[in-house]
Amino acid sequence: MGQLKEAFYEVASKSSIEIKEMLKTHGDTVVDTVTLSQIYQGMRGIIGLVTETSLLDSEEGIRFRGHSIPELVEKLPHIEGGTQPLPEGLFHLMMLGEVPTQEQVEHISAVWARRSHVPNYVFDAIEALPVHTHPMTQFSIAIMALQTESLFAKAYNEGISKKDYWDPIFEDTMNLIARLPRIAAYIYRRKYKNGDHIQPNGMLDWSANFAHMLGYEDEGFRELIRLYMTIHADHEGGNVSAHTTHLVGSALSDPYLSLAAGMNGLAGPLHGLANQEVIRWIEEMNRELDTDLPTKEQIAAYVEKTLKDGKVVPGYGHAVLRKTDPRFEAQQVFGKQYCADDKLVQTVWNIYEVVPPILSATGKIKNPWPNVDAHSGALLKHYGLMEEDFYTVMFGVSRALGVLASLCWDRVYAFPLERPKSVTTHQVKQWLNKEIPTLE
Ligand code: HAX
Repeated sequence: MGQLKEAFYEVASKSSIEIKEMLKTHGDTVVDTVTLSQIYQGMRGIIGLVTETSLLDSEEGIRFRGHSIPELVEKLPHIEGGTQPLPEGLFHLMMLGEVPTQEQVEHISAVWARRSHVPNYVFDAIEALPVHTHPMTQFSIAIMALQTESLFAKAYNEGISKKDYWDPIFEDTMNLIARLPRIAAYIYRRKYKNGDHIQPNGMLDWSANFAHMLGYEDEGFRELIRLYMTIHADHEGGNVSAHTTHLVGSALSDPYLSLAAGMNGLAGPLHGLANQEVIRWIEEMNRELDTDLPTKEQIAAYVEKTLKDGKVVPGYGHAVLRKTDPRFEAQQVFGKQYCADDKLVQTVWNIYEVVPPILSATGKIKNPWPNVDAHSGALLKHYGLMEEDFYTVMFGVSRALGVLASLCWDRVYAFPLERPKSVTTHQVKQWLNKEIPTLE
């Protein structure tokens, strides 16, 4: 693993020195102002974090180290004869800022395959849970069970110097990413396939091996998983899963503790669980209408009913984006290539035509366009992965790439404990009435 690790430390420590220099000169430069609305309403738009791995533009969507999703699909290495990017390549890009060669990507695949062994007590911990436990809960508990393996926790107990923290954090990152597909597949086969588990195939790339352990050998499905694992990996630092992982990591909780915390955030319906909710919403609509291909008029009426019932239309809206999510578009491109005649996929596209004007007409929804979760479930269903409760676990396996890469950067940067200031409404009122001079 020397190659990536040494190159990462060189790049990250160079950047760390530049930041120290920058802060010496500009540390007191004022960046922005904060309004009361921002304090009360989810801190939207407040710049308070540095995340190197990706950057989200509200109009353009996500860029990973400057590369848009269509660019990644084209530039990142593929398997021989394939068209979809290998997520190993994205991980390299997030760690080093450079598009890797085929050989570098194959090296990461081989390292992750070598490190993928999961101790039996992790499976025992999963087995101790009732089978009906939500897969995301099982996933989070399994990551926690695996925490005994943390090299960072061990090194900290043994008195590691601050300047060396990044090293065991890097090792934990590589070990965790290597093992997550095995854990996720175990949960899937336990819950939905009567515990008929499939052993890993170390000759396959990370995504194809994941597909294999889930029980899907179709090359189209493997390509889908490569794309899925790439586009879900990162969405800059402020989203709930990334921010939580970063925040918990700032207490020097090890990568296992930090990632499990991030996964608990991803499990919320306004975040990653939306991929499950989208499919449930469509299937409920189809059941009510007794059809598998509702007309646009029927969809429009169902959207109106959803809003009237005080519910959100899952898969639509975003806290930052103000246009169609390029991750949705990338999946649409894939769908057109591989499964354009699938009725559920067509329904997703019909919903895309119907929903934005209705949401816009409410006058209060800032982004009426679809996000990543509006599309993903329909593609998975096309290949026979029918169990939508599992979809957020797949998202979680991918998201680990970005949030753990960022955790490595955090530790080279020696970011301190994160601790923003909160206020009370009583204090705010006093300040507005000029009874106190500031909110500090
Ligand atoms: N359907 C109905 N109402 C919606 C809506 C939607 N899809 N999106 C936003 N709204 C509502 C909000 O609930 C809010 O209503 P109230 O004023 O009554 O509270 C109002 O519109 C303003 O919200 P906003 O400022 O436009 O959106 P937020 O930044 O507050 O929220 C959300 C962003 C993603 C949480 C929101 O759009 C939503 O709930 N969408 C549906 C769930 C979803 O798809 N989540 C996945 C997001 C992407 C992601 O993280 N994936 O993992």
